Amino acid sequence: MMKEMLEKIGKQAQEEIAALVKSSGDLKAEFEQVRVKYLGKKGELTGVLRQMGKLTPEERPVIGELANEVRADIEKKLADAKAKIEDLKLQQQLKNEVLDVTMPGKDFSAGSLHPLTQVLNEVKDIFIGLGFEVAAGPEVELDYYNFEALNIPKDHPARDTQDTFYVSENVLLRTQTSPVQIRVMEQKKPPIRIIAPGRVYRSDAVDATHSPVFHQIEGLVVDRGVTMADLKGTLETVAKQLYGEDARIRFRPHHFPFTEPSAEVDVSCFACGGKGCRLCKGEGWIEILGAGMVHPQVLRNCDIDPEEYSGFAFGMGLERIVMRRFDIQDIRMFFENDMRFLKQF
Ligand code: 2U9
Repeated sequence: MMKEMLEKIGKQAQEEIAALVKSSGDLKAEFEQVRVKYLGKKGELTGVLRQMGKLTPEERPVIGELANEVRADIEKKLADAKAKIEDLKLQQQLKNEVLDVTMPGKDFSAGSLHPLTQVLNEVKDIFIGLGFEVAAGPEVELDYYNFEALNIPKDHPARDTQDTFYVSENVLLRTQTSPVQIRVMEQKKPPIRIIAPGRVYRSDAVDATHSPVFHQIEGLVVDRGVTMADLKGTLETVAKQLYGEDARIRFRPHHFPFTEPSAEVDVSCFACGGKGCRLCKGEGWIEILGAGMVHPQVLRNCDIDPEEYSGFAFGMGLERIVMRRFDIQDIRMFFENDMRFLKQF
């Protein structure tokens, strides 16, 4: 009788443990339940052992030994099952974490500077190499610094709201970076050698070559004995560093209110060397900037005596230069943030 009960318990426990091994999860709680169910204080095996007193002295040792075997067997089955589960978990982990060192490295796409920034940095480096400093100033400017101080009279067409964004009667978005140069001339005495790069604003309709926001790089040199030859020499050096050693420049007479004499400056076409092509529209020359000797009134406006000092200035449109260099047809490409465009630089 007792013998059958013990064997049944041993078999039942074995089945329950085998069933657990098949199921998923970490099973710690389930294994503990099985241990308590059979081996705990109120467990089935413990229950049977309590009735040992009813046995005859001959049966007691036999049943006792059998009971111990059943207990040992259940404990062994539980230990083996736990070990098996642990091993399965480890195998699974090893499979998941396998690292194939022969796999290629993860690619990361490096960023790149915007084409305008690239060329601006290049131009800045050239001028810094010539001993210029880089000056900055406010984009929201006073009418005085953007027009009046530059010898642009009140009725000059450039002041027209067709071209200029006015914030109020005397406050506007600067239409060129010249106001920065005025501010520098007010703050420091010659010698002055600066470039003023930055955003400028014009109230233009957007099209392939016009944008209300674009970038200019202006330059200014004021010292004793500055001549047109200094201007030509400086611009020729810059043109050769920008467009190659055999680039040539030519001055065409022009007028600006803030420079006298004034000139529009072309560089020999870097695509065809001057023979004439699509890029230079058959001219062989490409206009890159405007320049001139600083008008004496502009110097006077900044308390600089034109009898003692003279200077030259120039201004170039950055987008225009970049579009020529990379043969970009539409200025809007610069600010539409199309990665297909930006990724090419
Ligand atoms: C001061 C005195 C003179 C700056 C100059 C130009 C000629 C010029 C245009 C080029 C293309 C503007 O971006 S653009 O449309 N600029 O042609 N700019 S001389 O002359 C100055 C500047 C500051 C105090």
